[in-house]
Amino acid sequence: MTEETMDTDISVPTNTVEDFLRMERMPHIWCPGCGIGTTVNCFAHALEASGLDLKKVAVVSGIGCTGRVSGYMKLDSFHTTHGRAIPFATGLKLANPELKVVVYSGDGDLTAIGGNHFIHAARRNVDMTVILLNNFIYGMTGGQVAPTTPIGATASTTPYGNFEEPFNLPYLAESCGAVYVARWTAFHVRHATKSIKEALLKKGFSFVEIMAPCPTLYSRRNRLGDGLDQMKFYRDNSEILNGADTKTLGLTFQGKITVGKFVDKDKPTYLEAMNAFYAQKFGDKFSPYKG
Ligand SMILES: Cc1ncc(C[n+]2csc(CCOP(=O)(O)OP(=O)(O)O)c2C)c(N)n1
Ligand code: SF4
Repeated sequence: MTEETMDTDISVPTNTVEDFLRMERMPHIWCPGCGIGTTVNCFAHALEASGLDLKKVAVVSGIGCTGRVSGYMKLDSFHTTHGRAIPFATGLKLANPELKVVVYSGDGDLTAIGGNHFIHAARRNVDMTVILLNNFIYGMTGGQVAPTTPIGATASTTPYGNFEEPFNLPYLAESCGAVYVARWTAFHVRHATKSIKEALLKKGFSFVEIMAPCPTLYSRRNRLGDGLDQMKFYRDNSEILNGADTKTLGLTFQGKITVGKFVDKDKPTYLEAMNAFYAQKFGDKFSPYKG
């Protein structure tokens, strides 16, 4: 075998996802078995399937292990301060309504310190897609309890178990006004990809929760095995129930998980509502805001 043919023989097929990543930033920081990378794979495939012009897509993250996503995507991106991804994203969308703005962040970032922004962006139906990675704790800072930690699960700040009621995120999103709501796990890669694609193409506040293993902190502390064990748990304990009433979707510690698409409806976005309201009030004197 010549040196030339040897080179061709060992060539590795390129993963199409690489086109969506800043490969010069690899290797990434995520631990072996972490579910975040799997969800990024879904996101990249959803972007590809959506047919969106990638020059008009921006991704915004807060701080956390999941927050690193914005730094790895080969898109216009903002890695903002902890909890503030949604206000940054809202500003971006209002300044340039042509953009498809995606917020990609952790459960702590979006529903603890950032919870206020989450509920108001949903209430206003700001046109953005929020992808929330739920690993049930604060990963980056050492596994503290989060508003999503199930009752009974231990975290570094609840060594004897959490006793606070966690958020039911799909219910929270729907009751605040989200027009698209879905939940999947990192095991459901095809479903999650399809939902992200639908969410990207939806006008208004769309929300996709993806449950994913954090083997280093959540699983280890709770003796749930490694990332693969958690994926098997998702496989064996999830039920797909599209259209389920979001009130029924609360999660318990290692209990049954309902996944699916729960909400898909239409209503005027923040900008549409604003323009319609002032057009009616001021008639010809008003010219619609276009950014
Ligand atoms: C204002 C502020 N408070 C606290 C922190 C510390 N901090 C960084 S990431 C993080 C939690 C991240 O948890 P989550 O959003 O669930 O993401 P994960 O790391 O689990 O993906 C915290 C509390 C910070 N960076 N800034
Ligand atoms: S600490 Fe947990 S969430 Fe963070 S990269 Fe490691 S496994 Fe993933």
